[in-house]
Amino acid sequence: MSQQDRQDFYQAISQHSMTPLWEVLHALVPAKPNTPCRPALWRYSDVRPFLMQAGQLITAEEAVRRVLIMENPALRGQSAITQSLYAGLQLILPGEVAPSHRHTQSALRFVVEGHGAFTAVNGERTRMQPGDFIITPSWTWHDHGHDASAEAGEPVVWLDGLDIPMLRFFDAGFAENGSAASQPLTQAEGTSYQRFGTNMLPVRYEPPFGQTSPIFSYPYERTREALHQLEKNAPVDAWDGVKLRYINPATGGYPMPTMATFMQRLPAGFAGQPYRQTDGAVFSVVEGSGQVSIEGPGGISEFEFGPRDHFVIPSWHTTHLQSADGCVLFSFSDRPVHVALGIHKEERAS
Ligand code: GTQ
Repeated sequence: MSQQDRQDFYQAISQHSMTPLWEVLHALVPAKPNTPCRPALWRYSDVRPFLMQAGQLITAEEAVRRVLIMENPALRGQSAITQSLYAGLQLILPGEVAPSHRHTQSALRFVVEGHGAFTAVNGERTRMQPGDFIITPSWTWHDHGHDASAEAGEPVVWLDGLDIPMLRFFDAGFAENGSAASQPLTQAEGTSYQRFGTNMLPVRYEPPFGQTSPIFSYPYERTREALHQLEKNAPVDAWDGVKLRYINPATGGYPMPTMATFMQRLPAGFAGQPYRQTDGAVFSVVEGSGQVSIEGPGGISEFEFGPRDHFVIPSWHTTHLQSADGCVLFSFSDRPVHVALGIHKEERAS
């Protein structure tokens, strides 16, 4: 058989929408993850002026969601920061409303700057303060707003993390617009936190949102205090510093079925050991500064980061975190899906 015979054969079967496995087997079943994603950093000082310009170009109402999407440089045009995750920075200005809608995609909000904004989920409003982690469960009505009166004049920016690419992969996305811009409020602010957020649950607890946490907001104040106390009083992990994961208090599991969220403190002088994991992760720098080195098939990327910067660590890229002065980092990934499928892998080297 000549090469030409093979090419003719491939041509012939191609007419029947078939192709030979042996030409693609290595790529289909790689020896190790071989993501097309690249490490990337979005410096807030670069990004913020564009966000504010977007604020002049279009209202939140017209845009529905006024967001600048952070696209992985290797996945341009796909609205994806990793193959499975979407990330964007959303701006809301005093007096604005981002109208009510719902979709099967789950969303997380991580507040980056400003005071005075709120998000309403399922009839309950939640204030957004810098560092708060807020959940929009799949298929719940949600709108965002900003009380100009509450806090004069500050723009509010938050990180949106959604499982948009994952739902697109499964062709399982549905969405609906609300009938009014702001949904009717049926519960006092703080009700879900009081019911579910104090290490207690209602006696006859029924999960309101399936596997998703019944808490809408995890305030930064408490997380920050816990991390600082742990840094002083408990051993610091050589890879992660002091790192906690957010939970669904009713299950101890991840707060959303598709996304895990974490907050970590790197103590001053921290020089982390290298690790890699299959879940690509998106980071939002909350306080302080540091460096991250990320090594993959494309080489080594080294980023210096400061408050409100964002960066992405793709799957199976060897990562070192360092901080001379100490810092606090929020992150999210698709780990719950890896765990559910039994394919999560992590390697911690020394
Ligand atoms: O706030 O509902 O960044 O539906 C992308 C899609 C935010 C939202 C995004 C959305 C939203």
